[in-house]
Amino acid sequence: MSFNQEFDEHSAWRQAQAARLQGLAEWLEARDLLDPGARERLEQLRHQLRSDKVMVAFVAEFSRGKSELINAVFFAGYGRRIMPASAGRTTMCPTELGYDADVPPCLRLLPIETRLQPQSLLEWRGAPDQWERIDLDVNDPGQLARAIEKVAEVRRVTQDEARALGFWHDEAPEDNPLVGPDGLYEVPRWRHALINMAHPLLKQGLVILDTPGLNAIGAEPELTVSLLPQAHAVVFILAADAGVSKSDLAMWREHLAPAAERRDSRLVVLNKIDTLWDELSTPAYIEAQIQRQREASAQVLGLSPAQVIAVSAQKGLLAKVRDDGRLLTESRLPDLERALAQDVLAQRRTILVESVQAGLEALHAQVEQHLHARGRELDEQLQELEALRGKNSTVIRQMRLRIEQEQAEFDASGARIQAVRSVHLKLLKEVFALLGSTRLKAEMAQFAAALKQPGIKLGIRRVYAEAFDRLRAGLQQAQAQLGEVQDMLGSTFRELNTEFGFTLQLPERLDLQRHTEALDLIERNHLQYLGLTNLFRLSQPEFAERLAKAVLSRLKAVYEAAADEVELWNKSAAAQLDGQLRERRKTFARRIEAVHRIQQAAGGLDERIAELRQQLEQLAQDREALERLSREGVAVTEPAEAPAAAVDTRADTEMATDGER
Ligand SMILES: Nc1nc2c(ncn2[C@@H]2O[C@H](COP(=O)(O)OP(=O)(O)OP(=O)(O)O)[C@@H](O)[C@H]2O)c(=O)[nH]1
Ligand SMILES: [Mg+2]
Repeated sequence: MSFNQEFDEHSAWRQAQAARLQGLAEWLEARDLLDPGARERLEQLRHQLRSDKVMVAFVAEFSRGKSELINAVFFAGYGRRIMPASAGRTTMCPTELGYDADVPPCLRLLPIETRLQPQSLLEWRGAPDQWERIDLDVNDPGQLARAIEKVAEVRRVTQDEARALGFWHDEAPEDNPLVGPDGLYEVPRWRHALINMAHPLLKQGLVILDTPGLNAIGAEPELTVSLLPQAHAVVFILAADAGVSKSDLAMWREHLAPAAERRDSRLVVLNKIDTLWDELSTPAYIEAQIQRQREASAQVLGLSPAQVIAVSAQKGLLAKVRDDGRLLTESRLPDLERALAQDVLAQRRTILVESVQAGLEALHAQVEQHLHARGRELDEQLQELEALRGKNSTVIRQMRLRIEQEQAEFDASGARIQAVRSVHLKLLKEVFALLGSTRLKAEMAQFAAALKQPGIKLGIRRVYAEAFDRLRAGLQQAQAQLGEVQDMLGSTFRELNTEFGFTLQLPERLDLQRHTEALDLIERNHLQYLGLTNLFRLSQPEFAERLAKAVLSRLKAVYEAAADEVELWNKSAAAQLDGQLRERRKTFARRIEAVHRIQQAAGGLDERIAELRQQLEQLAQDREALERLSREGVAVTEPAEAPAAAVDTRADTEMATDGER
């Protein structure tokens, strides 16, 4: 299957999963089981499935064929080149292709001069009026291609301007732009380009990032330390006729090599194999040459030859446009598409399956708890009424009095529960403050100031270590505080369980370790980036500012995720307490009503007992159904290349899977 087909399948699967969760939500709602905790959890899972993005980034030295490869893999359907690809430097600014239904199809370009201001790219994204906008007509490939040519635009500036914009460094003269006959220097006209179009793959959540060659991307820290580390796959491209040059290697080291601990994938492509096609040589000789180039490249990059995929982007594009099956095979483009589909999509699915499964398990436990409590209430009522059989009116009246007294005692405890609640909320607020943006910003302001000290280059590791140690300490403090909240609620739950026969149970304890690890990764990414070739840039204050902003924007995502987790945990715990209190109140009302009816017409007892039995029966059925429904949520239709986790999932969901086929 091609990448495109595989991607279609992946989104169909996501949609089916989201629809299942919707069904589960409705089922719960109909049974009055969709408490705020359950609702939030289902909402989060559905959001995750719906909005899941898959970002594939193309990184390489200039003219290796990044843009051509993007044309060949994704846009051949337009029957022509969409991304500009030509000899020499072509793509001058990072170009992101994606789809946002809220914005009309357009190309947005952020002027390079914005580099003189401190805002991060993320902040500029939120300021649409600062971008130049060109509407795109996806039904007119010619217009599309002409508009997108803008990403190749340049400006001519003086040396001082070039320096201010981050394109001139006395420390790295070999990377500086060449002076033109007019004494001016050529720099990119745009800083970043966003293409929003309703292409089928983009609509389903694919995001493609095309980048300019070395130096151009080094100057934009956010790209290296935020965007690329978040890509699900990075495709690194070499040219078969040139092999691995010094700058290829620099690029590899800076952007691709430090990825061992991550779950994403790196693909290495040896492009332009058609330059080795030679009418005077035998096919066997050509094949041997391609193999030799693969082996040589693999060796320099420290990979096995099998990890280097040889293709011809140009011939692949041509073959697709002309519908020439033989040329397509010769271009070997399908090899790359298979690798992309397997590596990227299978991995993405594994992650989604794991997360939906974990979410559903937690949900199941939570709702099951609720049903269990409901069952106990019904059982007790049943016993109570059974005991009334054949009893005279005095006994019945006494029973009623006893229930009313119990009810009064229970109501009186409401104030105590409220008090516990408010202490709990106060503690929780402190946790949220520790994870909140105000605190984070304050920490980062201190960090930004440290970065701007003159001569910081030597002490850079220490500055990062200090800032990140403070952040880690903050997370640890949040964890400790959270532990207190959990302990407190735990003991309250135990007390209530003893006193009122509740079955309250705390949701599984939260561990913020994952977020601490995310901090470690960000720190490593940054030090890696600075350690290699970009340290000299720190002498420019705007750069230090941008670097600090880049850290902040990634940290924000980590802190928001942590706060969301705490929020969900809290909602689940609170919903349980609320649910059981509510259930109990209802039970009192029902018990009193039942006894009242029996008092009135001495004959209602059997009917009420039968009714309770039936409710219990229904409850047992619901519990079974719930078990099935929450398992089905991940019993997936088989992906083409079943990832390991999906196989595990199916092992204990045989019934559901069978039922589906
Ligand atoms: N012969 C041959 N030429 C190719 C192939 N792929 C790309 N090219 C050519 O190589 C040149 C550079 O290709 P681009 O796609 O612009 O390269 P890029 O990596 O995007 O370069 P920048 O945008 O400058 O960073 C263009 O003239 C392409 O036509 C290929 O497979 N075979
Ligand atoms: Mg390009």
